[in-house]
Amino acid sequence: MEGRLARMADFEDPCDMTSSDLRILGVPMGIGGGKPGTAMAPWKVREKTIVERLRGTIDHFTVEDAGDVLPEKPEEGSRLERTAEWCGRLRARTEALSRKGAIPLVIGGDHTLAAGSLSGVAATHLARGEEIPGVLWIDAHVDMNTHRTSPSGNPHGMSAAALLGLEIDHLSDVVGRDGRIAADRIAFLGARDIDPGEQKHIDELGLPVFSSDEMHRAGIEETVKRALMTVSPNGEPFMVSFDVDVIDPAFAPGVDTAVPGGLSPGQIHETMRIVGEHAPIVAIDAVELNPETDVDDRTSELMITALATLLEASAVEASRHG
Ligand SMILES: [Mn+2]
Repeated sequence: MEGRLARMADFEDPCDMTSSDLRILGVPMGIGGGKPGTAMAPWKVREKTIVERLRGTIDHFTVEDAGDVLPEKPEEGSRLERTAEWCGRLRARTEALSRKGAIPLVIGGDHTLAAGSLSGVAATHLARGEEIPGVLWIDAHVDMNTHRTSPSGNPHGMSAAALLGLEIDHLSDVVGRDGRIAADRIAFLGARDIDPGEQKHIDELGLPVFSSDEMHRAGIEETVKRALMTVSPNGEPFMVSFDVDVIDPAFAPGVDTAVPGGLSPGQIHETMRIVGEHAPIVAIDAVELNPETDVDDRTSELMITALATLLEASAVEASRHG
């Protein structure tokens, strides 16, 4: 008991945290997507020893499991209200971690959670008077619907829109004015399924989309580097929101919304290496893994190894700066 209390005290006031401290938060949220199975992903990746494996790959970072973020009122209100309440609790956690200098690695859960995870880190930088970190949105989708344009009404297709300040019931309240990300510092990478309403929002805001087609055609290195020139043109710190459905469903069937034409395992690893080497990363989401539709844990395995590649490359980047 004494040991447990001591550890909790450490967690409440970890004044020794630095940007080399990675804190894993699980968010077993499935209600924002089309299939509830994504809620099982944090359990699945822990079963597959993500904490130990990331620790083993990268000695530059200290890796700790900070547990799950859960909603207070899971049964109350509309889907948007429930996901927003949950995202609000996540926002408080990532904000506290980033204020202490740690990097939150948020394992979803559906992609709605980005409205909480990234707004918390953006708010920390804004409060410090720093530039808001750019966002690399790696995803088959762009999540730029509002509740007015969404064909499905699924909140997981609205999180990027909420972060950019488009009006979405309840979800916009979580982002607030201080949690918004900058429209000139986000790039979408790997997109290949964009709804008409989303395209309209993208055109209006002038957001750069680097499709999976372009990645196949122009090559991974050229396309990823061009995307990074928007997100972090001069090596500024940035955030990565990684939806595993960017990988082709032939290799990663364990997702909520599968779209053909995605990346091969080799291509996602090359992408993660280039992204990690670019500049300091201050927040990571890894979302939309659905263990229920997975085959032989292929998708959870790819999620873990892709994160290991990203962090390994990031450690190399960090060691260059001492
Ligand atoms: Mn997606």
